[in-house]
Amino acid sequence: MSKETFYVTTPIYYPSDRLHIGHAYTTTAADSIARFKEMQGYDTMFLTGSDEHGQKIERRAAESGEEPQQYVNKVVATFIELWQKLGIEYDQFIRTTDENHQRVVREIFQKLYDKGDIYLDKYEGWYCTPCESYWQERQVSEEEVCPDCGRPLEWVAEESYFFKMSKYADRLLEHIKEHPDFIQPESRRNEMVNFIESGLDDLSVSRTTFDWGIECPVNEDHVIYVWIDALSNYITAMGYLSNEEKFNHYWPADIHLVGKDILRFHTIIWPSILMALDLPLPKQVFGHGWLLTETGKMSKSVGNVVDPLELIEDFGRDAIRYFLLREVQFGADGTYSTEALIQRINSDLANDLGNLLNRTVSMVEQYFSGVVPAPDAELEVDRDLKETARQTQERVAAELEGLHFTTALEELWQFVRRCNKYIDQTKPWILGRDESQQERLGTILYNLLAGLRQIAIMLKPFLVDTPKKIGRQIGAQQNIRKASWEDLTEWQVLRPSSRVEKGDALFPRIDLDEYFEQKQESSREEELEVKGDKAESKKDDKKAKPSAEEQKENLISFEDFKKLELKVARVVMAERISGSDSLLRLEVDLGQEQRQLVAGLAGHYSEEELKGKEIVIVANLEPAEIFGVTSQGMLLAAEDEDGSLALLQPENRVEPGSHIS
Ligand code: ME8
Repeated sequence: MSKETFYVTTPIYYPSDRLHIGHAYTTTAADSIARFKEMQGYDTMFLTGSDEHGQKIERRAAESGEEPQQYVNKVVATFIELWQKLGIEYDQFIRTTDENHQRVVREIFQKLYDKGDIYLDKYEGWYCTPCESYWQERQVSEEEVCPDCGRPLEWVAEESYFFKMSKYADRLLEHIKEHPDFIQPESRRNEMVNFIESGLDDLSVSRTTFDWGIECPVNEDHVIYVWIDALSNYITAMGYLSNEEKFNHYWPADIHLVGKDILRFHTIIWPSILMALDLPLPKQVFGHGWLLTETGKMSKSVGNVVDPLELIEDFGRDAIRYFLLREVQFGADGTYSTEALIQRINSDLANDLGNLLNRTVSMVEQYFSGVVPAPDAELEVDRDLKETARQTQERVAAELEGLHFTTALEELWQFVRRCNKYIDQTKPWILGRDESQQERLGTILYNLLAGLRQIAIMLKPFLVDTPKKIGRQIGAQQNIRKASWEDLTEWQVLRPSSRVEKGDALFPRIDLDEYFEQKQESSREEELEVKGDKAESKKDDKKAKPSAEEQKENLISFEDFKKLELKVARVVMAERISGSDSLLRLEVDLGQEQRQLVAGLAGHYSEEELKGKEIVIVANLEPAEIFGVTSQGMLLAAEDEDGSLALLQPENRVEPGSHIS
């Protein structure tokens, strides 16, 4: 009999930016459930990928002076690097620029068109370019900003193809009501039901205002709008209209894991498209919450984006995976902070787990010269430990089944603590002094090793390196590597007379203050390097005085000068940038808008002194990332020979935003 399948997906990510810890959150969760199902004997399929078309990407590519394909190739390579470093073992990575995907999406469009479910009309309304979302007039307030992200909307009026989504509203409602697991968690299901009940409009599915997309098969002036293109990845990757055997094997998906921001697309648009194609719907769409930082939602312009690669470098991938899965209840919003991460590493990983392993292996070395002892007669305390292990594996499995990663790990840690308590109850260090207690001591240490084997196996869905490290230290590496979930039912698996092998601490404790000091130190060094480079180039400038001829070449034309947009800005607030001695982050008022700038003013002006000052800025300078903060422009200041700074300011008070010419 062939194995039962389990097919899980993450959203496919936009290569418009580098990925942050929020993306790592979804993908780690998907990886964890896929590993668990694999251990349970399922034929698993874990799909992730990249969503490479659309106006946003076309613009980003243009900004970096590249062809869109060249641009996405470069960014997608960074995704793959991150997933490798985080130990994400996807089975397939789909790119929407893949030849097969593009061909099948065109066929899907054609099918829907031939069926009469796609028709040509005119679209007029609001459009949010960053979210790639259209909004009806009634959904938009007077500020004319995107109801989702709050950024300014653009009014678009264009010919567009529409998908008859309204036609499927009743069937969809019925499906949601008959399949309570279809939308999870439950609170989000009610939200979606209300949305459908308030009436579904037909959906604009093509665009004429940009080119970077899949060409529409029925009209070459249109490209297929991003949601048909993106959502179809879940079936094109599984062989829809290209490899029917594979498709029938894996489809429908068991779980689409998505962030709450795109739940609506997955529970309304996507099932409607599938119904129109006469295909079965995915069994479940799970909308998880946001991973926020202490300063709110991660955003490049606020400069609070947490880079997972840096965290992996500093703490190791297992600590990051543990934190992501343990800290925030899957479904709810949660907060990332480095303090909380370090706290988890120290208390759960170093203290509870690391100490258990270290104490156990050290005692086997001390009392049995590193040879695994044979277990002897059982006492009540031993039976209780085994029974707790049995219950733990059942509970962890049940929690994982419902995607409750947090409670699954909580259950597992209760068992880790139970093992530590077993040491305190049985006091092996006292038995060790008494020759006649050798057998009892051997039984206790055997049980501890067996408990550690259980822990290592139960950790396999969550962590990548730790189960192997535990396996190596307790002398059961192969056994743990191959272990399935079923193997947890056996307690007495370790071979007496095999050897333990003491290794490094699993998770060294981290001193919070020391960590932050070190971080500041390395940022300072980085800053000095930048300054050093500047000083070098200044020296070089002085060395080579330009000739009269060269000076002429340095002249710029009036046309060039006109390109500079100089404006008056008023400083609203100023603050130090952590880790830098010289930089301040300024928020400035430009009349119509507020911006943030990074300026090397610390040591010259105090934060208080700057507040309310009118300054001059270059307003159309390309934004730059400095110390993790995006600087949207540059202020002008004069610097004399001894390095004193003086800000350029208008002589009289003028309105912020005034042009300088
Ligand atoms: O939306 N916390 O791509 P995207 C938790 N291409 N999850 C977060 C997060 C955060 N702070 N930030 C992002 C798209 N995510 C589309 C998807 S699917 C057919 C097309 C996660 O690159 C979350 O899962 O903007 C969110 O839904 C996804 O990244 C969006 O990534």
